[in-house]
Amino acid sequence: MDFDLYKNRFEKAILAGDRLLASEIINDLVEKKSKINDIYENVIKRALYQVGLLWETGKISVATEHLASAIVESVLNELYSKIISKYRMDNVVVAASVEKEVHQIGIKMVADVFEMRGWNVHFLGADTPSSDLLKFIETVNPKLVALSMSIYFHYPELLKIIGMIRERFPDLAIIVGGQGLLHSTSDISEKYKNVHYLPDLYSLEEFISNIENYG
Ligand code: B12
Repeated sequence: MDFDLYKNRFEKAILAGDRLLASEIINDLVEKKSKINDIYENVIKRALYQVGLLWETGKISVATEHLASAIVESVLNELYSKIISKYRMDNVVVAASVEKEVHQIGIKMVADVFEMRGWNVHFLGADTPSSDLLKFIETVNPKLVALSMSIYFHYPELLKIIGMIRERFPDLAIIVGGQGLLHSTSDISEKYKNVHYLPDLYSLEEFISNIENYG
């Protein structure tokens, strides 16, 4: 599959505000039986990273960046009915972006990977207040918590919520990811046990398979 071609067409469509075309491009890939992880990683994520570069270099406005990410969110929501697994297991996961963090597309993709595998997913989205997140975890008693952080300056919020979870649930598995962590993952896994950094959806799949097979 020529994902480059699809990525270029998708990028143009979201920058032009053409929601229908963006949706058709992704649906075309789904109909051709492309794996959702490949579509997310090679088409949608890469197109958004390119949007970020265009914004950073002043080639597009903040308004256009907002437009592009809003279309992506609508495309992801539209895909949901196609990817949801009819097979259900008891495993529960809570997925959220840390307090102050407004980026939520990456963690939505993470939530979808769990959804496709039949987990019960609680996707809380962006900027989840730490104290509310902890209360939520107490209520649903998950097997795993997934946290996302795109902006490095939100690292204190990530450490805060991990500390709060650890105090209340010493053994609960936590996975973390997002661009804000690209250069600062070693302290977390050294400081806290059972906290794992995963860079993308492929490493996530592997991690989930291990948990499902070996607990
Ligand atoms: C869309 C977007 C926005 C939207 C977000 C909309 C939304 N609903 O999410 C809006 C316009 C709100 C926004 C705001 C800002 N943004 Co912005 N944004 C982007 C953009 C273009 C795309 C983000 C995205 O969705 N990427 C695609 C997803 C799929 O990729 P991802 O998040 O990396 O996720 C993948 C992996 O990291 C991983 N992953 C992510 N989380 C997790 C969690 C777990 C548990 C696991 C296992 C894996 C995992 O899985 C995903 C699939 O591989 C990026 C450009 C870029 N390079 O991403 C900039 C970018 C992230 N933004 C940036 C900035 C600076 C900002 C602002 C500070 C700008 C400003 N001055 O206002 C604000 C943030 C304010 C705040 N309080 O947080 C910078 C961040 C630089 C940095 N790392 O510090 C970027 C990189 C742009 C740039 N080139 O400079 N942004």
